Parts: sequence; C-alpha cells; structure tokens
Amino acid sequence: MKTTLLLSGDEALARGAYEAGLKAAAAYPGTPSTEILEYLAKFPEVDAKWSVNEKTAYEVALGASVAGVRSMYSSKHVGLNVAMDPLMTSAYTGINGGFVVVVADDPQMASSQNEQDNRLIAKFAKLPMLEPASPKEAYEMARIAFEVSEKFDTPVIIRITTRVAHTKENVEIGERNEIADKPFTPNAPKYVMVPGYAYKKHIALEAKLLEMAKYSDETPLNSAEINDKSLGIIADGVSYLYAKEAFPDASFLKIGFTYPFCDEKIKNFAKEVKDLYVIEESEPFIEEHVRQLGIPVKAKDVSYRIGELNSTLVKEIIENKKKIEKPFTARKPVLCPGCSHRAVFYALKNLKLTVSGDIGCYTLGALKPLETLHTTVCMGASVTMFESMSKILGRGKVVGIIGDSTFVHSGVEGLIDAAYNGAKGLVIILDNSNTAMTGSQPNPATGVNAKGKKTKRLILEDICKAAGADIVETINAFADNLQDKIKELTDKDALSVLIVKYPCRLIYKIKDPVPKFNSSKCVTCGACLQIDCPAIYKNKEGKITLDEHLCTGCNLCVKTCKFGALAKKDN
Ligand SMILES: Cc1ncc(C[n+]2csc(CCOP(=O)(O)OP(=O)(O)O)c2C)c(N)n1
Repeated sequence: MKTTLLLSGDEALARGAYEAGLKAAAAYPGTPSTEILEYLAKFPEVDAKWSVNEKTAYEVALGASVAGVRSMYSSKHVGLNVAMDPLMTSAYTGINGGFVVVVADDPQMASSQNEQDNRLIAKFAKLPMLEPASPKEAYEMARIAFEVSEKFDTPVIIRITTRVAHTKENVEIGERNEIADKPFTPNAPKYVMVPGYAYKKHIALEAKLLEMAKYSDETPLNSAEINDKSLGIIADGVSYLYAKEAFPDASFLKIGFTYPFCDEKIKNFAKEVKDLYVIEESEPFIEEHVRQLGIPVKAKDVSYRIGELNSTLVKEIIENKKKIEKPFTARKPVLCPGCSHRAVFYALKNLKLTVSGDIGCYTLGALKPLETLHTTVCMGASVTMFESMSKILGRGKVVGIIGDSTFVHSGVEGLIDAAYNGAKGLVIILDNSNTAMTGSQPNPATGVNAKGKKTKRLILEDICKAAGADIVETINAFADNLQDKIKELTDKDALSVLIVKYPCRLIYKIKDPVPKFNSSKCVTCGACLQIDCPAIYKNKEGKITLDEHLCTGCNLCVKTCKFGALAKKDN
C-alpha cells in the first residue's frame, strides 16, 4: 500500500534523499533550509550532523562522499558563500558516493540579509543545478540529483526558494533504497588539487560541462508544453507555477535542470512561439543566456529583480509594466517577552555605546525603540568590525556583540584576529545556549548534537582565553550589575570578553513570577515601553497595561519605572 505524507519542500527533499540511500548529511541552520537536516536527523541510517558553519558542513559532507557514501550538504543561500572555497574546487575533484548540495534562496528576504540569486553560482562553479517547483518535485529531484552526481562525477546543486521550502503538499513516499558503499581508492590526480593535477581537472571539467549540457537537452526535467503559440514562456522552479497560473493557455518551456542550459530545447521552443518571455525570480539568469543564443526575448523590467514573483506580478511583466514598490507592511519583529538580549540592549542604550552587531535574534536590537545595534553585515562580522571600529572611533566607545552560535560559526576567528592585532575593548557573547533565531538548533556550546544526544560541550570561556582575550568574565543577563560590568570592561586597556548567560526563555519554557503593576502609581511616562517588550503596551485608552500571560517575569521593566508602578513580586 502506498503511503502519502503532507510534507514541506524541505521535508520532501530530505525524504527523497533518504530513500535514495543517503548515509551522511551535514548542515548549518538557516531559514529556509533548516528543516532539511532536522528531518534527516530522525533516520538512524543517516549520519546527520549540525556543523559549526557552512564551510565545515560542506567539507564534512564532501569527505563522506569521497569515502564512498551518498552524502548531502544543505544551507541557506548566504551559507553557500561561506562554503564557496570547497565548493569551487570540488567541481574539479568530483565525487565518489553521490554528493548533493542543497541551497535555499530567499527572494523577498523573509528571513535574510540579502536576496542573492545562487543560480549564478552554478555557472561560476561549473556545477549542474536542479530546481524543483514544488515539494513533490523536490522529493523526486533528490533521487535524480544523486544519479546525475554519480553519472557525471560531480557535486549537484539543488536550488530551492522559500516558497518551495516551506509550502506543504501531499507526497506519495516510497521505501529506502540501500546503496552499496563505493570503495575509496587513493587517487591523487583526482583528489589532490595541486596546480598540475588541477589543470588537467579543469580541462576535464569543461568537457564534462558539454556532456551535462547534452543531458540537460535530453532530460524530461526540461520539457516543452505547446499550447497557444502567441505567448511562449520559459520559466524555472516555482516561477513556472506562477506563470502557469497567470497564463494557463500559453506555451511553456518548464526548466527543472537549470544549468548547464538546454540550448537545443530553448532554440526549438523559441521557433514555435511568437512572443517569448522568460519568467524567473531575481536575476535575468536564463534571459541573458537566451539572448546570448541570438534569440530575441522580452526583458522584464529591473524592478522585478527585487522580491518574489507571484501570478499578478507575472501578468505585469508580460504587460511590460514597472513594479510599484508597496510600503513594507510586515509586523515589526520584536524580541520575545523576557528575552535576555533585551537586558543587554537596555544597558548598552543607557551607556550610549556604538555597537558592532551580528546576525541572530539580537539583531532586533537595531529597531526602534531600542536602536542600540549599529552594524549587521554577515555572520561573525561583529567581532572583526569591532576590532577596526574601536581603534578608529576610540576605546571605550564601541563594543562588539554576537550570539553563541554565531561566535562558534565565525566569531572566534575574529577574536583571534583582534587579540593578534592588539585590539582593546569589549566583545559581548550572548549565550542563550542555542541557535534561537532559526528555531533552536543545538550548537557546540550547547553540548547536544543534531540527533539530540549529549556530546562534548565547547566551553566558551576557555576558547576565548585561548584566542587571546585578556579578560574573560561571565555574568547573568539579569544581574543588577550588568550595566556597570559592561562599562568597566569597555573602558579597560585590555581585550575583554563578557559572556552574558541566560537560556532562551521560549525554548526552555522559563516563566518566573510576573511583576506587580500598580496603575494608580503609573504616570504614563512611557519609560517601560522603551524596552520594547510585547507584554507591556498602551491600551486603547492610552493606559499602560501589563499582559500577565505574555510576561515571563524577567522584571527588566521594573528597572525602568521610577514611580514604583512596576514592582518585583515577592516569591
Ligand atoms: C552564513 C549564514 N548562515 C546562517 C544564517 C542563518 N542564521 C541567522 S542568525 C543565526 C544564528 C543565531 O544564533 P545565535 O548567534 O546563537 O543567536 P540567537 O538567535 O540564539 O540569539 C543563523 C544560523 C545566516 N544568516 N548566515
């Protein structure tokens, strides 16, 4: 009997890989790719690991492939930037067991710092790329990707986008197919990329690309549907579904094997139709190639390179319109009630410090009314940018701030660099004992692995000392002397690290007695609103209100109230 499961694109892809005999998987969390490894971690047959960062994950997964098993890497789009070094050269070495690289792009930036289009990386790295349009296709393409990987001796990229990753669909699943391990045979010309060997591998790679281009023309993953010939649309991934919804009667060239391009299919399709469009999210990746083939194709206005598409926008593109930017109306994201990061930002705001920030829940410290985080570029950049900013803006003025997972990801190198180059000042590590931003994955500082098993715990104090920090101290986020301690260490003629510890209240379900609110003492000065806690707000009558259900009893608001309207409840 067939089994059908309601699966997200991430889960369906993971399920497909599992059934294809996947034995090893490594990833670093990042929306919208996180659920892939979380799903794989449930299978005893799969050695699924959270790595400390994407470069590590890529190499761990590549190593498993070289050792002879089917293996998979997954990350969000910017994660692939961190893994670029091994990615580029693994195109030369090729693989042993099938190796699939899943990258989840985030057009519209539902949860990202940029909208980069990783289809361009396939061309840059000379790697094949598959693009499912739906969870069902993600499930099927996982198996095909392993077959392509082994057929052409190459890593294969599967690119999904947020819509595909997080949409759910009923998927008919099958049984796991055990694949025999391949023997590992030492082969320096294949696996040791010194110039002499790499040169030959590059020649071979160019030949392989031509072979893969032929495959791209043969595979049913790229297929033409000829209907009304007055309008022809070439579309890849989920864009195909938007275009199909907008123009159900048009002719389509549906692209599922995006790179190398299927030139013959494109040329034949172009001959069939009158007006030819490419509907694709983000960059004009396919459009530029079609033009290079000498085929006239209607260009989408540059305004449609920004954000996601949908069927309405597809209609606008075909009507040759410019996109009208709508005001960003999403609900303002806010730190959870009782989040320990808020206590640190409250102290930093009072001290009027410049804060070199990073990526995690604490990035929300940049938003009104806290407004106490002044830079965020990429993971790890807080410590390195602190190093130079503190030197130029002056000691005692700048602090770096970074979460535990991000520190382990790429902050620790910055700390070594800061110590090595004589930086002075304070780096704060916000240790909430998990990777909260992406839905609470464990990391080395948590001491739990992807399978939920206890493992060696990284002691942050020890690694900071080993990196060269002069002073390393630990403090509770809600300690009364937090602000004084930050001031003291910021002003010191030393490189200090302050590890601010408090477990994530949401994940560890911590609720303490809520404060007492005495409305008769409240003068509605609004000081308590400045900490931006969702549990305190002004009601419709303009009166301060404490929502006791939302409040988790951190009592930070008590510190803000000079009139005694908010007071700590005696236990
Ligand atoms: C290169 C890269 N990989 C992954 C992500 C996704 N991501 C954003 S913040 C973050 C980690 C947050 O954890 P932590 O630093 O511990 O802070 P917390 O959210 O727990 O406060 C991750 C994995 C990213 N933005 N960039």
